Amino acid sequence: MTNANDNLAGADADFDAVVVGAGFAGMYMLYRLREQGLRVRVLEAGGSVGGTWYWNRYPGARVDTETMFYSYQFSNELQQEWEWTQRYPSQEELHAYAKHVTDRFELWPDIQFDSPVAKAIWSEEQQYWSVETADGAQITASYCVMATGCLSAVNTPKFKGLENFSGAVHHTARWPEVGVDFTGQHVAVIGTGSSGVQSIPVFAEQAAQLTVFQRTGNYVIPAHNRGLDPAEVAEIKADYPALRAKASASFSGNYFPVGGPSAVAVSEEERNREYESRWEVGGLAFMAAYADFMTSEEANETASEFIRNKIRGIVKDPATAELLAPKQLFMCKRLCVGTDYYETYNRDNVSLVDVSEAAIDEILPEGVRVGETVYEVDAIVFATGFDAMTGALKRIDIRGVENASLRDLWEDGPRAYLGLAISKFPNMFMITGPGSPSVLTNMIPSIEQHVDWITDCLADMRARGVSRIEPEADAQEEWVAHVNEIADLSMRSTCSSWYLGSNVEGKTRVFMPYIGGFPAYVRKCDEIASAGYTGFSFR
Ligand code: N01
Repeated sequence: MTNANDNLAGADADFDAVVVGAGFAGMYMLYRLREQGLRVRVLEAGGSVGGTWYWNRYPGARVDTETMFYSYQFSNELQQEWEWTQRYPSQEELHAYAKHVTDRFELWPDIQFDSPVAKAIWSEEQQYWSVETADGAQITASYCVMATGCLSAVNTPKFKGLENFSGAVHHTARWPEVGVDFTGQHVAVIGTGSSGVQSIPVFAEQAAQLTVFQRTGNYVIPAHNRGLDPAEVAEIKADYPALRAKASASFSGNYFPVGGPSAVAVSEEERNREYESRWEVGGLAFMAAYADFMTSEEANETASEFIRNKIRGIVKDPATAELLAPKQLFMCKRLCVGTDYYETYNRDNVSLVDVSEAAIDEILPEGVRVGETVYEVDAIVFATGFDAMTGALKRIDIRGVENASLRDLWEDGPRAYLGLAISKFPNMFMITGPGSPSVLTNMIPSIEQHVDWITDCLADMRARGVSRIEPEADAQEEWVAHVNEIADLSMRSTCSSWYLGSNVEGKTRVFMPYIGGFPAYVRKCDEIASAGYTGFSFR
């Protein structure tokens, strides 16, 4: 048998490709590369597959994208045979799905668990990557694919005195596998993004007292989660490829009912009817009500005020309602989807502390101090999110040609070509990297598109007998300029959010994802490939 490695760089390498991460991106990358006959090793930090859906085990964790469309479509057999039980399945169900896919495609033998990658060093002499795990073990591979996730590097703000806290400290994204029992306890939650929004109502059911520390109030649309109706599932499955194609043709890669072009071009009555019906249906489709939420402040304000009024209607204490009512533009931060989120603040055992102006001063052994007030608690939950998009990559010591350090090169924000590859880092690819639509889209179709593009590119290279690929610096700069230019056209880049890195102390503010929409991005990637991979240099 011809070794698939024949035409690859670094023929002496242990593997043709090393993939970092066994989340949904790494799993599919492994499948596609192996299908091409490549020898692949996946290095995964966690103890199982699933990435996000392995780590985010906090109570209440569930996807907020309709799962019939937030799932793999590369195998029609898989999408036909797998039975989702809920509109928004729980973390457990998503993790079970990840394990099923790993079983079904026999991926397990090529994945090495509990192996966090610490270094990835390019050898110009050997023409391969040397990838080192935290325990010092090394493997070499011609290609390195970073499937490290956009929201995987945990962000824990460095509060003064945290080390002296006498109780338990947890982060939602590193929840103990055995669970945590808060029965009878006084619990603090810091953070009210998606993770806080999902977990706060569940903690409130168990804890004796829950104190939520909110820096920014968020827009939360009700999930109206429910069991999936078999007839509805059958209908979707009967037409799955066409419906998937329809979703991929939409701006965010989601299967949302498309609304009108402008919220201000219709009467208030009509607009409120539209908002009311989307509120009743629930979920992220609220964003698609009108197309000008991110370009017209006036349009945006209509949706913002509609939701604020909903909050005022739900939350009985007017002062708490006003605190919860978001001040920033709707959709500027990632929209949240919740179950009984605002209702939870009507409970006697839940209180909300505003830390937007007077920040948390310190953590004392007995609790959290804000100004003169000490909130005594037995446990603190950090729902403080992630060092998004770049964190997982920058935490690895990645060195390219002439020992170029990715950390240093990205000091002032990420620079990558199409969010897929980086100049000075030959034979390295990223899946849903910064500069690609990634987090602004339905993640699984975005992952599949990147994996397919990388696989086709490597197959093309082998067919042409070239073994080394690297983006040209000029093409990369042009792409980065384009990503920034269109981000500036959208109001989405104007408020503090993790899209810009504002949630991480000291991080340079740059709007990291590509905001031009999934279809435009896919077209661009396809054009580049059809034209012989313009903007890349080969050897
Ligand atoms: O993290 P976040 P997340 N003092 O960054 C606050 C996806 N996701 O884990 O907004 C006080 O959104 C911070 O305040 P502020 C989804 O894409 C999906 O909740 O920076 N507070 C914010 O309130 C989501 O957007 C799902 O002012 C501090 C919170 O911590 C993304 O992951 C579920 C603070 C962090 O919110 C991240 O969500 C979960 C400080 N020093 C996550 N530092 C679903 O599919 C930070 N905060 C449903």
